[in-house]
Amino acid sequence: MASRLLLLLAALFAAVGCSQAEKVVVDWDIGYVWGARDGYNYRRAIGVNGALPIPPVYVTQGDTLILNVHNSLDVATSVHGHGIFYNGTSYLDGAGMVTQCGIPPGESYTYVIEAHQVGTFWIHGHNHHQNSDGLRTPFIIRERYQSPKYDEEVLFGLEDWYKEESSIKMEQITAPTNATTPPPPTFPYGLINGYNGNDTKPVNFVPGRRYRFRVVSMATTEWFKFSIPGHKLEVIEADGIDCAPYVVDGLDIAPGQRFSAVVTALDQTEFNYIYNVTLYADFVPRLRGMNPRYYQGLIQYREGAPVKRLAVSSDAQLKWANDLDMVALDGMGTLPVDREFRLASQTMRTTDSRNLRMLHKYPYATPQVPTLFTAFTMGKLAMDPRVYGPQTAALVVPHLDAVQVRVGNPTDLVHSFHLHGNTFQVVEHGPVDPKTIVFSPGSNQTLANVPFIPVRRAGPVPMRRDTLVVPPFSYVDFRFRGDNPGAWMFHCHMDTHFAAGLAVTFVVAPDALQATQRLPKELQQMCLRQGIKASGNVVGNQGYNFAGLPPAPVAVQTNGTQPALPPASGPHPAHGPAPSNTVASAQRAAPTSRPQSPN
Ligand SMILES: [Cu+2]
Repeated sequence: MASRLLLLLAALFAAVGCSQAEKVVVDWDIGYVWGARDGYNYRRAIGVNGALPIPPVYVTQGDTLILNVHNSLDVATSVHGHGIFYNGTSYLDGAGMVTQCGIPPGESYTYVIEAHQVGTFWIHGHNHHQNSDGLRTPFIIRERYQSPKYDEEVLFGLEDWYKEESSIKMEQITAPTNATTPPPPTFPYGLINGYNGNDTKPVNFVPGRRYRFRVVSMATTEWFKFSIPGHKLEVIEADGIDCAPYVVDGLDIAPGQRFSAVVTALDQTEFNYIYNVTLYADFVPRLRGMNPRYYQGLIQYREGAPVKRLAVSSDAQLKWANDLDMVALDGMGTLPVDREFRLASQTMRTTDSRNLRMLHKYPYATPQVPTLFTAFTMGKLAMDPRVYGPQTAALVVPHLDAVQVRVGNPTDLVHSFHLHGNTFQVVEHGPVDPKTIVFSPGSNQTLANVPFIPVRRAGPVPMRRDTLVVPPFSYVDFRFRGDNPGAWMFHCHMDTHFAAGLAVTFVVAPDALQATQRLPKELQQMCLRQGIKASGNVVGNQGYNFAGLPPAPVAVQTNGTQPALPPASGPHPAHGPAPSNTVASAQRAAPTSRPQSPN
């Protein structure tokens, strides 16, 4: 009897042990699949294990995700955990030609993600814009002990879905082109959890229970709005950072962003309610208001119950989640500023008739050696941004420096910028110098139409995120500390903007990187097998020998204005007065001579 009791106890302990950290193995055979995901357009897409959508990946904090990727495509691929820090394993970030060469066709590679973080993330392809073709799925890291704030989870994985393959569109974006014939606008459909947004099952509500809605935007270009009229949304997380409970009516979600909001079911079963998911791109000036797509589904309190009729509120009457009003739950105060970088979203019409975008000196273009490999292999020279080449727009952050980045956007287009490997504090939003403003041709706007944008600052405990919106005609300041050595992309998550060059690379503490991490030989060999150099500067040479570097694009001189170089970064007084925007005005973008593509 006693021994049986012991066995029982042992089994119990084993069971408890099993509920502790686990290895979660996920096998992805990435390949082409055919289907009409939106219900209309039959086309080739990219799925895993012969199917789309890709099942969401769930792990628990402390687990290790072993993601075995096999590449059955005919081009290279790589996979990025959006929002994951990869602290100590920067070479697993998955950004193509930044932290690795792509996995060649027919080969396999294993990504190991230690789930130190908690929250709502997503995993997506980061090579050839394969995410836009379906290679994307939510990645949820649950708390080991579920928060008492909610009873159940509801996942909303949102995608925009185009009728053509992304490679076709991306080629159009960067191809030398006649100035008067921009690529035709295409309006995607919205997908919810992988299927046409109107084909969702009801979300069942039990009175009094609390539901955590995890809303993940995996969009390529478009924005989504989410609301449940008749119910408040209590935001508790954004981009993997818990926040103080923040009650709003709706979520406005940019490409790459995530929110968790707790919704308490009403104490009734008389009526059912509706949730709204709206896909829109009316921030494109010449298309304003033209292409929202409305999706609705049922919040079901009782099968067959009538839907409650509510007065319709305009979006302007509703309260939408705003980063500057959010407070990080861990109480981390505003960082000081050791160093400041100023970036500005600009367009460049090149002498070879391309319409490119840039944030720094030049439109981003991938280097001939992954930037991280340059950081690992250039010794002391790795601290010099020049070794990464002009078009990677490398910004070197000394170890543990607190950095402020001002991203100016003097255009009439909105952007959604994502920083790999880090979260940043969103600290300030304000107007750009009116003298720097550039309108998209055909927008029919003048300075008189530019909205008044007041300077707004976050409170003493700013929200941290990994993806932030920079609205038209405005700047946003964000801060982060260089405590995660690696090469981290900062890019617009609207894929056509990214493809046109709207990106830079923060190379954080290459000295600490060399001292604390080892670049896996396996990754270097993966490059060599494809004829790509795996060490040295931007072109794989030693020192400052840049023989073989392709020429950087040259801007067409327009009104004598050529994008100016940003200033050298330098020490900045902590908590000093808000820096003036004179730098942004010096960086006036060369006006383009054709309408911008909405996509
Ligand atoms: Cu953008």
